[in-house]
Amino acid sequence: MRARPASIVEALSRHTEHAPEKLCLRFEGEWWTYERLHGRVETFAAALRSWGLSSGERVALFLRNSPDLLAAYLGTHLAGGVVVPVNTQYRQVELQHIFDDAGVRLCFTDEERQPELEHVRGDLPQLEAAVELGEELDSFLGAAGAYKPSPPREEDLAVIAYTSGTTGRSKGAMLRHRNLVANTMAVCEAWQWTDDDHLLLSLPLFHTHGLMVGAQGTFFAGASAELWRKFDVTEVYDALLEGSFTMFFGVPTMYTRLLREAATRGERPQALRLYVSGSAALSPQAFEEFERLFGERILERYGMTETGMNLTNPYEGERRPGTVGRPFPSQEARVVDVDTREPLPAGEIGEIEVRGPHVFVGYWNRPDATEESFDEDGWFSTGDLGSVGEDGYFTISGRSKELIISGGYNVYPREVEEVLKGCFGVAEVAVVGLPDEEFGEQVVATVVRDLPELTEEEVRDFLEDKLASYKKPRRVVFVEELPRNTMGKVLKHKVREGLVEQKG
Ligand code: MLC
Ligand code: AMP
Repeated sequence: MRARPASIVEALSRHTEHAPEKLCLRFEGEWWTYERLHGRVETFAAALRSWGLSSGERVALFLRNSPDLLAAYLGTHLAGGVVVPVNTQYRQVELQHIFDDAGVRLCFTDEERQPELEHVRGDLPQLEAAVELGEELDSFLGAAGAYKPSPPREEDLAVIAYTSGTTGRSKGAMLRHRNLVANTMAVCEAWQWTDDDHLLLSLPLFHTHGLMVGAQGTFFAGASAELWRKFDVTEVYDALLEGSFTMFFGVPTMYTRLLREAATRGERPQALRLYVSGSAALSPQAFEEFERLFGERILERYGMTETGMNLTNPYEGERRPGTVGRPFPSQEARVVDVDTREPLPAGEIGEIEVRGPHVFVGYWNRPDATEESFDEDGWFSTGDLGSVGEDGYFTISGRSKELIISGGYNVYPREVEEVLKGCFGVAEVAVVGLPDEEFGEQVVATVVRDLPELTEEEVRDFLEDKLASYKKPRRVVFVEELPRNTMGKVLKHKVREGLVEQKG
């Protein structure tokens, strides 16, 4: 038997050798066989080398979903480069920080996003080229020389994925090819993903869920996916009715919308082999309603940018609502006391720690943050709180890190607060998450003004071009003062309680 591939792009090459004509991706009516996608990947790699990219240099992908995003991803790997995926909603402050911190030399982007990037180009001396899809990309790829790429090694850095930070600025999680391969292999094994599978992939490809689970799993298994530009509930429902898919992956907001859509439709989709939910907690009510209406028990799993997938309900066996199951194959997880860091007995709530070949190597340029996140035995602190039952099923019950998850996107209050502090007339600010029917949680800002006439609209205008839209507060509430403890620290739970009372 051949050794396991050292990288995802090597897995793609092997499937291409074996079954070049097999469908890999379908996108807006176009068919991408393994051979076609692989050819495109090689062209990207050759063009990047001809342009002058050296091993280990960073290439950003600031692109909407398309096969070219995936070809650029794997092509960068084949050229020896490191990919920095960038959320398409990011605005100037986020872009400036990520591009600067990662030292991005080249970025692939599209017409819609290019202007946003142009705003900060002048402040990014390391960014030598921003290649836009279309004519610019054609001429970039057209200049490819005869470079014979060699597949990356396991130990090479593959991705720097930015995950919002507790310190206000996001941190780059460094993942090696071996982390990506180990995680993808574990996912394929646990969910029995085979080359017969056809995935409906409507998640964005700049985050772990869409890219590292949906796309990488497809390439690793030699399977196929129908890639969508974005999730649209009516179209997804119609596609599920059409019945050619075996799997669908989504965040809970997508399932909530599918349930609402089902309530207005007479027809129900046929059973798929697997529906998976993750990135945020799926409510037991949604789980049960989905089973009632769609006749299927959703498999809920738990992951993170730094680690890929950690815990999963079983493919065969009981999928228990409100839990995230057990560790994936070859991985470990435990619950420890938040203060003593000692493992806790079954049923007690503490912080979840994970260990295994899937876990990232550390934060880019941040040895301090890396050191804080790992103990000497290699356990990584996730910042999520939970417990584990006698039978090994984990339940997530909260977070020790200050994080708001809105529709599967993470928002760190500190980051929003830092930006808001720059608004003229804002003296103090505290950002919290409140329950939201649609997105699970919503971002709310409480502000103490030193300019009494400051309005909510002016605060919104100030934020307009600074932050991704999903991070912007849905409400801005002005208060006389923020509740603080004797040390002067803002008591976020009191802020939250005050807002809930006010709303009620
Ligand atoms: C969009 N909007 C949101 C939002 N998504 N607001 C709050 N939270 C969200 N998640 C806002 C937009 O900013 C815009 O506001 C308005 O809603 C309409 O935008 P849209 O683009 O039409 O929204 P829509 O397509 O409906 O987006 C909803 C969604 C999307 C659920 C499809 O949020 C989504 O794709 N979420 C998935 C995120 C994801 O992949 N997470 C995985 C992270 S990896 P305005 O004001 O501009 O009009 C991870 C690890 C793991 O967590 O375990 O997987
Ligand atoms: P990210 O940093 O975007 O990768 O988000 C990772 C975070 O999403 C985790 O630390 C959890 O807080 C959360 N998360 C992922 N999956 C689940 C889940 N199934 N249930 C609850 N929270 C989840």
